[in-house]
Amino acid sequence: MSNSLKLLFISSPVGRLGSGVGGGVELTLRNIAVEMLKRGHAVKIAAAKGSTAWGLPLVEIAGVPQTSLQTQQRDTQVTIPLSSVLANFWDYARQVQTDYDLIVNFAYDWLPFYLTPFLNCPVAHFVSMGSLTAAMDQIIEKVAIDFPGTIGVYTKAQAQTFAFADKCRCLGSGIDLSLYEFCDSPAPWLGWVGRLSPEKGLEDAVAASELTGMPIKIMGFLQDESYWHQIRRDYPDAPVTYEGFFSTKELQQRLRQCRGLLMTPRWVEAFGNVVIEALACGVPVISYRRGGPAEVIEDGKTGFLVEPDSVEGLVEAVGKLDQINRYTCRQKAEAEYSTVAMGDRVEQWFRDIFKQHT
Ligand code: HBI
Repeated sequence: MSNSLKLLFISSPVGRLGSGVGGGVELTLRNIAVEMLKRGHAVKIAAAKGSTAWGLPLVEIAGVPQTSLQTQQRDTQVTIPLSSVLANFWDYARQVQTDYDLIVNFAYDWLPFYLTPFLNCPVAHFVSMGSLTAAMDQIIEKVAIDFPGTIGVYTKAQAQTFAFADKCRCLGSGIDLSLYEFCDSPAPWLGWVGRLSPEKGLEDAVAASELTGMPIKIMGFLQDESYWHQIRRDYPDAPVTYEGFFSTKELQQRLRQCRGLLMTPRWVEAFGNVVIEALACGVPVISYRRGGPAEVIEDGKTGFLVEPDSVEGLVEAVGKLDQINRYTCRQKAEAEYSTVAMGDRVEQWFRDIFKQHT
């Protein structure tokens, strides 16, 4: 294809790709890379040493990971550790930039935004979270102004956490639906999927499980052990089990059996990929009316939206799960959240940036 693009993807520097430390952005990077390759573009992924790229073209970069920003304070200073993998990512990008038409940044970190004007190759920034710190807001806004159209986000709700919401391009998300098998006969338990970390509000899902007596299977990266042990102490009688962190294949085998998925975000979840993974399996989603999930779930049709932080609201919604037609959930995922639908949106974004730069 003559107008194919040569794309360099720079991964999140918080952990090895495939480890789950990078949360939803790992799935986003993978799905976009696979879809761009299918469309005839060239893709190379730069990620931390020891990463898996699921067989995709990978260059492994050594160095010390960045501290995860999502648990920091708003006035957190920008830090670069000794032998920083983030610094090494962008020194590599500088060295090879003439081999590419576009660099795509997936890191929610200050350095890639600051370096954008220092590079000759255009940079597309996939911003994977809402507003978290003053320093990040400032540097992202500077790039949004100096390089119009290069800031991509998942949802309007996420964009609206920034003062420059109107300068963000909403890309939604997408998953490979062929990996998710529709289930019409669920088991008698609920699911909760995500990093076990305070901003995910897991304690509310556990409280709802104790109140309804309905078991919950918890799946995801155990990011904060003390947080999890505190929940176990606070709700000793809740019928919950932590199942572990799974690959997509193993996750969907458990997720598809759930009667419903609970989403209890304390923060503005930028998108919540697990929502569309659940819908793809026919699993209705009950979520606080907050952030990305509130834009994806159709209240009463593909799940229920609940007053934020209201455990009673979660309990009431669990009692109504039988009202949802599970096949409607699958159809919604197919219509809007396939990798093809996401690929169309992202490819157009890349082309618009490339056109503007040449
Ligand atoms: N923290 N410093 C930093 N950089 C990231 O790229 C990052 C993060 N915290 C969380 C995170 N990325 C991802 O889990 C979310 O973007 C999904």
